[in-house]
Amino acid sequence: MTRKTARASTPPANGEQDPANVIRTEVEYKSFQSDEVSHTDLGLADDQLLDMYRNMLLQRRFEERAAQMYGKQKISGFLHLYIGQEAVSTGVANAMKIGEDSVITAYRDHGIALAMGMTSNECMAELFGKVDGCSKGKGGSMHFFSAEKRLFGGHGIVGGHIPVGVGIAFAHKYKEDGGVCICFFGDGAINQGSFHEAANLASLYKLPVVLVVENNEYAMGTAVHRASAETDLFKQATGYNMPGALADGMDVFDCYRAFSDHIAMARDNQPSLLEVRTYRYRGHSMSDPGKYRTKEEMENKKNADPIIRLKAYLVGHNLATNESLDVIDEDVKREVKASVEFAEKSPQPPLESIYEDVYAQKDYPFLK
Ligand SMILES: Cc1ncc(C[n+]2csc(CCOP(=O)(O)OP(=O)(O)O)c2C)c(N)n1
Repeated sequence: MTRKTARASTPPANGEQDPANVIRTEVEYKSFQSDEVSHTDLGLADDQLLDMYRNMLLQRRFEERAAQMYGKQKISGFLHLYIGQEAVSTGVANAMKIGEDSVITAYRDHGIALAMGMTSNECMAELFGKVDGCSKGKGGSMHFFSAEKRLFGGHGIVGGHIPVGVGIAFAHKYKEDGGVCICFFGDGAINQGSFHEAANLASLYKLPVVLVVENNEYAMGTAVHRASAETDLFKQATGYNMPGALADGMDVFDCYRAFSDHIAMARDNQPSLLEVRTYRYRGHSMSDPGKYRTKEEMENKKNADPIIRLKAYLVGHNLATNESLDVIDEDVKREVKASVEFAEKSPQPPLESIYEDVYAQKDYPFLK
């Protein structure tokens, strides 16, 4: 939680700053440091840890294969990969109640969908634009949806979905269903007016929402320090009188811990802002050669790879061997390969279906 102490008084008449009249504000932010706790401290069972590892690997292999399929022109439109950010999606999926809590995110949405238990078949078929896809082939890469899992997209307009996420949180509170909304957006979205308007309302109405800024250091080719006057993005929480915190987005334990804390606050109708510092290894999208960063920077980041980190933990704590983890990798690769075959075989959506599933209300009167 943040704590503020402020002393206010009238400004000095002569225009000079009277030290007695200076307003001081003190704010405390939580910081979740990596390598501080073990999985047992976090209440994670050995099996759950192996499931987390498998899922992170599934996200990685799925996207590597998707990139390949994009190169073969099996996938059209945009393709934004999440590679490097898998600890964030896996952390939140294990901390939330899937199917009861809601998630909304921007266009880099494959990782969170797979972490929430959507199948590689429905996700790959969606990338291929096929009828068995999670959005019946009409959404594509940027618009993964699942009403069952309560994943409300996949949105392409930077910052545009943040008010929608706060609206979903409003619905949870209004319906008193006990759910919370976890709303993800990038560092490039935090300076959009939509974030500020939504954060203000979330705090004013005490809505059950966790605003999560996934700071992967770049918005397309623009580094955070070139776009944000304050590069500690979590400090934006102060302006809206809500708790703010920072977590290591390259460490799945850290993410899990931070999300558990913030989701618990949201369940108590305390909205908050969580910054997770992560990194994307790939370009902004498939058409980005990524010339705005150096090879050295990339190599350094790869040393902090979230999957390698978890692998080292598993082996170091005798929870797995390199060989047993290789078996998991082979299994994941098989699953992803099968999803490509599934997507290839799935038909295109019929043209007549173009007006279906546009509105939740079946008899929406303005659509004939
Ligand atoms: C309102 C709006 N302006 C510009 C764009 C073009 N655009 C697409 S992605 C992007 C960068 C966003 O970066 P960030 O929010 O940090 O997300 P990341 O790609 O890093 O996950 C921009 C400027 C857009 N889609 N919407």
